[in-house]
Amino acid sequence: MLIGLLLTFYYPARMYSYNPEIIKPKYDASELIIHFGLLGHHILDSYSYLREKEKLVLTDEEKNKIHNWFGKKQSAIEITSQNSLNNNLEGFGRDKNLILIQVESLQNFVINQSINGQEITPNLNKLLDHAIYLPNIYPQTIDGNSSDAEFLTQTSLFPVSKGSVFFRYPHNTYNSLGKMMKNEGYNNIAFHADEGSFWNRAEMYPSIGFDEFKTISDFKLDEVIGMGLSDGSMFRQSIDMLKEVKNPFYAFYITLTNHIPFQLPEKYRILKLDKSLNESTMGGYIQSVSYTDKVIGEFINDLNKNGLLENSLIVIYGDHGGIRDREVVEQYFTKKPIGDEQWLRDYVPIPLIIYNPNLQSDFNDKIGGQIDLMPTIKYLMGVNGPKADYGFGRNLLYGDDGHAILPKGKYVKEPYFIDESNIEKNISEEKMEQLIYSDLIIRSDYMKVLLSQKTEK
Ligand code: GP9
Ligand code: MN
Repeated sequence: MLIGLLLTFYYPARMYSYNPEIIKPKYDASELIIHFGLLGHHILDSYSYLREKEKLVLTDEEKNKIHNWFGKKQSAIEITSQNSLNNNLEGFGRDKNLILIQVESLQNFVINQSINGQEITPNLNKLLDHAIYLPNIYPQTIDGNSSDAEFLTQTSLFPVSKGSVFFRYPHNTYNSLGKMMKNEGYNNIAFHADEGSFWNRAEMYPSIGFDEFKTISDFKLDEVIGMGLSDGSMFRQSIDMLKEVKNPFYAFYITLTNHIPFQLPEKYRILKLDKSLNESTMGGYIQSVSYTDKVIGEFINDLNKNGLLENSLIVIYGDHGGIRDREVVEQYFTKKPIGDEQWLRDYVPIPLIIYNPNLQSDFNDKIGGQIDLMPTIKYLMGVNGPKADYGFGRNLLYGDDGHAILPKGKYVKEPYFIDESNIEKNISEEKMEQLIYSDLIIRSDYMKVLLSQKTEK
């Protein structure tokens, strides 16, 4: 046994002596398995787990800075709410069901776009007739891809600066949209047709207010595309599950089919594209976005048929970029060079679409980020009035100040700040503060303290 153990440790120890970076929290299991084998991965994983069990303890200075930041935020909100005319959408969704759809790799540039005379996303485009449409929302994910997007929109915190918050801090106390809706008497349910263990969702979801989580094992595997059950089948099968949930409900859907490498089988390709475009990554992307658009359209129809549309607020957004390569877009789509600024302004954003058949069409070009979804939705659902939460986002439907911070991560090499007139690459310390505080809050589980103080007051 001793020899066995020594042999088990030998390989990772040798790798560590070559490169101490390997033990930094990555939590990209497949990468670690490729480099260190199954056993090596488990050893590194156990090491990181034990190391991170010891929580960070904040200094008094750090605590004060965090409290001051939120204090300033609350005062700013109070001033804005006194100075603005009350937006008549406040509480529009009160008592309605809330349905959030996080669409894999959905970028904004395909919305309202046609190719060879065919609309790429005809169903989403049609929804815009009765939707608040924000085309300038920035993905702010770091290392955790889809799961970071979920974290941003559900908690209004930035994900941790290294690794995946879903893996590293799944059992922390969080202030989340799900928990708020629960307090309002909503019943929450999440749907994602992948393994529950992927991105550690099954562990994390209860901490953000989803006790019920339908994963691939809850669905009949009647149509598999790419990484798992097709979006079409997930949406179709979910209707019966949704009908079982008591109203009002908050349903959170995470789609999967429009995932890199976008190799959608021919029979699902709806658009007629030139052969070379169809065979390229860009063509694959357009086809698979179009597929997801189609099944979202069918889902909306199904909700309608089942009497669930009129009484639901539907929020659709992208999790992060799909086509990250500018050359691919230039070669197959724009057929001309895209400048740096144009790339950031027109191709990086994701759409945010807030739909209900009784909403009037409202195009809102304000710049924002995924971090702003929770306060915006909270406002529309009439939860908690204008009181600020311990989150770093703001209500996008109030005030004029549009901006977003893009943290450094898998999709962004250096962090930057963007507003209507500027794109700052070396962002000031003051603007970086919120990233630092968010990271400190998560690593020390400080939300638990913040929330308990709030209740005491
Ligand atoms: C799988 C899905 C994958 O469950 O989250 O998306 P990714 O994180 O690779 O973008
Ligand atoms: Mn994703």
